[in-house]
This record gives sequence, structure tokens and C-alpha cells, in this order.
Amino acid sequence: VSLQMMKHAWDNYKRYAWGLNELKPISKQGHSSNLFGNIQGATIVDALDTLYIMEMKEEFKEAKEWVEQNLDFNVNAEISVFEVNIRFVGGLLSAYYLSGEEIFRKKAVELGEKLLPAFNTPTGIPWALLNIKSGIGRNWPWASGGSSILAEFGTLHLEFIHLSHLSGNPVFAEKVMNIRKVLNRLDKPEGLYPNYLNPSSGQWGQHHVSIGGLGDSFYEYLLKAWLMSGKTDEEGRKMYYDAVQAIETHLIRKSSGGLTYIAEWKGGLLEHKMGHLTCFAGGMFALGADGAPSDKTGRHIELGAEIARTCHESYDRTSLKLGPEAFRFDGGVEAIATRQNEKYYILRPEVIETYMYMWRLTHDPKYRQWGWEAVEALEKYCRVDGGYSGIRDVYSSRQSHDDVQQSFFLSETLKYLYLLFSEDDLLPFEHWVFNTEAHPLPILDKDDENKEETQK
Ligand code: DMJ
Repeated sequence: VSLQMMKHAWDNYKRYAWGLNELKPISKQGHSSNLFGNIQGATIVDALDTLYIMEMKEEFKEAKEWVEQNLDFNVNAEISVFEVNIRFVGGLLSAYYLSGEEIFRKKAVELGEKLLPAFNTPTGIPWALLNIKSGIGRNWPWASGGSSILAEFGTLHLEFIHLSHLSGNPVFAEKVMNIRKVLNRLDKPEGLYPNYLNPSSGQWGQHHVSIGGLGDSFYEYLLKAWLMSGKTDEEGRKMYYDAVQAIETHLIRKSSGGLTYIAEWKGGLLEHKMGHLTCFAGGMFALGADGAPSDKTGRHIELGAEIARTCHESYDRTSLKLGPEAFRFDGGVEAIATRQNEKYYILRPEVIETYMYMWRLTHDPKYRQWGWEAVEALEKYCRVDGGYSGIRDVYSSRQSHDDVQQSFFLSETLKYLYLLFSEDDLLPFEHWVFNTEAHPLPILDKDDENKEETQK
């Protein structure tokens, strides 16, 4: 089924928005997000590996030809360093590792080089935004006193390690290792990492902590950096398990109805709200269970299962059986959105991602069943003639489409669904880690390095 879904999403993108960043499936035209400046083709680059994995050979070939002929980084564009890294660099790296086609390696390294000026700050903590022509960077105007964002500068590590590996140029790895150094020098309130860090002073901004938006993939990349290093990156490992310990103590709570959730922390006060984005953490805890301090392994798997259940409840308690952007555990509600502006669903993957990890790690059939419920809801409410659309209010049965087919729907949501219903030996966890946009990157173990050394 996910293959048919991918075909529908791709064919319509190709028909109505080819070469543009994303598709507007209702108005049947291109959608351009300012996150990518005027770099074009986000959906193509994000979808390359999904096409490859699903063996959509013709489509992969057209996508590759588009990359060869049209993907151009010599543009005057202000881009989000994080978004371009996870979607474009990540997408190109995976396409290279899966297909072995040199063009993807070349483009990935070329783009990586364009991103380097973002690190020209007093601390080396990169800017959020960068003009890739002038090399001038700045931060989001809304971010606490000119801060950079934890989930943004903390989500470069996997791709940059691979860029150094593939280019032979250590500069990429040096940039991300320096980020860790800065973080390790700082005091962390209650062992937690605030979402904001000022790249000039090297001091935290507001003490807000989140495992959802603004924080999320920083934690994911600590764990995955360790896994991707063939479990040699002890620093990444320690930072991850220490952080999870602090999260468990200060952020994880159980509702009176017995649902485990991860709250947000604002200067010591809890906001009992969990974002859809936070739902990825179920899969992360389960993936990290194996390496946890020995008395903690069971607890990490259990946390993964509990978060998966809570996030499933957030879907099940809506009219459309698709989850809201954020749900709350206060004012008498549990796992329900109470604010109008938190009721939307934009084709996000995190809940299905967690089902996929839980399925692979436990083989409990309920995760496939929950994934199937999501497929049915997507087909019923998000599929339209011109592709797939997000929904403005998952509690209302009146149709209200947002008219955007997000590129991560093709790279993540559909890929994780496909993996959920495939055998475990398709992209096995022993050999691959997924970047935060679901782009698989191979584990670089010590043996590989040795082999390459002797080949040289
Ligand atoms: C994706 O771009 C990535 O998964 C990112 O980590 C968070 N936001 C979207 C999907 O929701």
C-alpha cells in the first residue's frame, strides 16, 4: 500500500510541481517554503532514497537526471542550515550510499561546503540562517536574544561526519565536534539542555527545554552518533544517556489515566503539553535501550512502548484518527488538543516512526495494527486527486485541507510505513542509522576504516 501511496504522491508532484520544492495538491501547483531559499527540488532530493528502496526504478532515474541537470547551489538564497542539511545533504548522502552513483556524493559535498560559513561565529555554534552566496549568517529574529536553536545546530552531526568521510576533508567533522565541546563546557540546569544558545556569548538563552520542537533531534543525534560510529563514540553515548536520565527525572510524567508523556520545561515549571514532534522519542528510547546502563535497558524499552501508546491515544481520540500538532494533559483532558491552533496534522511522520522502531525491536503486532489505522486515515482524509494534503482540524469531520504535500511525507512518513510492513533485513539496524529526515546512513565501524586504510 505505501508503494501505491508513494506513486500517487510522486506522480502528482511530477505532474504539477516538477522541479519546485513541494506540491500544493488541491490547487495543483508548486509550493515554495522559504526554508530552502531558492534552492529548488526539495521533494525530489528528499524522495530519492524512498524511490530507491521501493524499487521505483523509472522514477529514481528521472529524479537522478533532474539532480544532474538542475540541482544548483550557486544561487543567491538565504536558507535554513538545519533544513537544508537534513533534507538535501541527508537525502543526497543516502542516495549515494544506496545507489553508488557519484553525482550524489559530489552534490552532497558541494552543498556541505556551501554551509561552512554558517560556523563563522565567535563560538563556532552555527547560525540558523545563511545566505549561501554571500556567506552571511544570522539567527531567527524570534529566538531568545539572538540565540541559535539546539535542535538545529545539534542536528548536523551525522551528515557532517559522513561528509568528512566521503570527501577526505576533516573540516566538517571538526565543526560538529566543536559544537559538542562548547556544550560540554556549559553548566546544564538540572542536567537539561536549554533550547537556546547564543553563538556569540556561548551562554544559554531562555531556560526552555523540550524533547519536541526546538530540542528533539539534538537528543536523537547523540544516540545515533554513537551507533553510527560503530559504538566507539563514547562521548556521544555518555551525553545521550545522561540527558535521558535528566529527562526522565524532570520531564516525564504519568497522567491520572495512566498515560506516560513528556512535558515541556520552562525555567523549572512544567507545561503539561506534548507535541506530535515529541512522539519520535518513543522510537529513540527503544533504539537506545540496548546500550543503556545495564539496569536501565528494560526501562528504556518500556518508556518507548509507553510513549508509543500515548501517541496512539492522541490519534485515537480525534474524529479523523490522525493526531494533532500538540496535545495536553491538564484542565481535565488527556492526550487531546485544546487550542484551535494545535489541532492540525501536516502529514508528520513521528508517530509512525515510533511504531516502526517498536515493531522492529519487539515484534508486538499491535504496532503494525496501529500503523494500518494510520494508513486508513491518511487514505480517507489526506488523499486528494492531486496528491496528499495536511488537515487543519483533526477533531472536525468537516473537510479542511491545508493544501501542502510536505516533502517529509515522501521521505519519512511513507518510508517508515513501508519499513513497518517489510522484513527486518531491509535496511537492518545493524548497518544503518536514519537521519532525522529518515535518510539512512551506513554505520562506519572501525573495521571499515581499517579496510579503507589498507586499500589506500
Ligand atoms: C522533519 O523535517 C524532520 O523529521 C524533523 O526532525 C522534524 N520535522 C519534520 C517532520 O515532522
